[in-house]
Amino acid sequence: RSPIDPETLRERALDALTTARDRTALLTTCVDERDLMAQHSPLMSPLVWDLAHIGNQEELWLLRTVAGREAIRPEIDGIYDAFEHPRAERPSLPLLPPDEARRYAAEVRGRALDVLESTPFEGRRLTEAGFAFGMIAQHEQQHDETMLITHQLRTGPQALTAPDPEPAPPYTGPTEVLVPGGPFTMGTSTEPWSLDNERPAHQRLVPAFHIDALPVTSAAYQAFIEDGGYSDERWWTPQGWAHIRTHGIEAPLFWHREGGQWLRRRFGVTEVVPPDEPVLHVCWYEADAYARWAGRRLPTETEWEKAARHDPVTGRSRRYPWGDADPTPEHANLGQRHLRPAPVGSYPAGASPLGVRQLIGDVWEWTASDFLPYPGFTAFPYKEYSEVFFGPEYKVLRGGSFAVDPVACRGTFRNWDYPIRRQIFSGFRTARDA
Ligand code: AVJ
Ligand code: FE
Repeated sequence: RSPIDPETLRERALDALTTARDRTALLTTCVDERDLMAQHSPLMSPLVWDLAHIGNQEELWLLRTVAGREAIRPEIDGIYDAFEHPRAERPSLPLLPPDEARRYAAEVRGRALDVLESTPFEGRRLTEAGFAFGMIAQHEQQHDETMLITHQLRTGPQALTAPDPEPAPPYTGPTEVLVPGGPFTMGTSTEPWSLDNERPAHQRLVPAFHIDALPVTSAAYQAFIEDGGYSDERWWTPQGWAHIRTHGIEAPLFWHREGGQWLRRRFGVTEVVPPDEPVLHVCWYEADAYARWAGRRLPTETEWEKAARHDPVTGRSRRYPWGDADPTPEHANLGQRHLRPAPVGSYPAGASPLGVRQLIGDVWEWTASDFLPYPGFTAFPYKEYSEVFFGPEYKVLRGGSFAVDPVACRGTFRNWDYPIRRQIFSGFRTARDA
């Protein structure tokens, strides 16, 4: 039984759904119809696919499964099933045109809000603590991040704007911190809206290690480039080396060299690479090679989570580095409030008990680990969210980026992708054995 009263849960669910839909609306009205239908990269769906897919998932899980309603448009289920059609194929499907996709998503939402009014938040795990509503809000926000990636890949004039983060206050702390060895509780069995792969809570014994207090910056990454990092096989795994050679990769995605300096394109604007920002748009192979060049390594997923959640005073695992309180703008750069990571040293209020900064928000952080189930994992509510991806092909990313909404980000949240992917908002920090 949930300790939170049903009215508070209803409010939270309504708020999370509304925030997600406002973001979706912004991302799908700031470009014209042709742009919405176009495929900006074979890695991505047309934006109009994401839009109707968001509505379709909501129809499947809230209307049909939770409320037992009749299907509104069963004939489109196949088109918006991510497993039936890979992204590259989606532009050739008979997609709902933008107006129809918008109307469909709005119609589903109207009915979902009716369901929200009448759902008792107890009884079944899908409705307990409003889980299905939290799951759907997180799903929409994940697609809002996906759509922002599409916007970044899109060429043409700027369509989105947001204020830049404040300059960072001077950082005077150590470059790395020692996380003491010993047991630590990883994952969660109590976070109400946690997804299946974050569960259950379990003990892990972690030997002492050092971890960077800050994410690796663009300036530090440039030093790796200038030192010939991309042409020195020693730093790369065999697969990583083959990959960068085959594809002629010599710098992070969206970077190019001009007049002796590194420039980058960001949402339609070209700028000099900001030296003190966390490096962004690197693949796992690049993160791993940089770490080896620096005489270090990527943290494992367990180390990352211990650095982010372990309170050495109480021995307890926190929800976030700063404690159990939900994120505010003082804690972290989340929610597409800014369209870039904040300079390193920002958000002192978001530091972990040991002083590790910016673990949440700014950039997704590659870890050394494959995406695997925790002991006692059970797929919920469907195998296609996590289970079908478990295995050595995917590496885990942690912490969320500036593009992630707080509803889809916490100390236990797990993301995963192929080690070659770098259109995502990915960076990293490094670690070493103690
Ligand atoms: C967790 C980001 C890897 O986008 O493939 C969206 C999230 N799952 N719809 C993805 C997701 C189903 C997922 N990631
Ligand atoms: Fe999806």
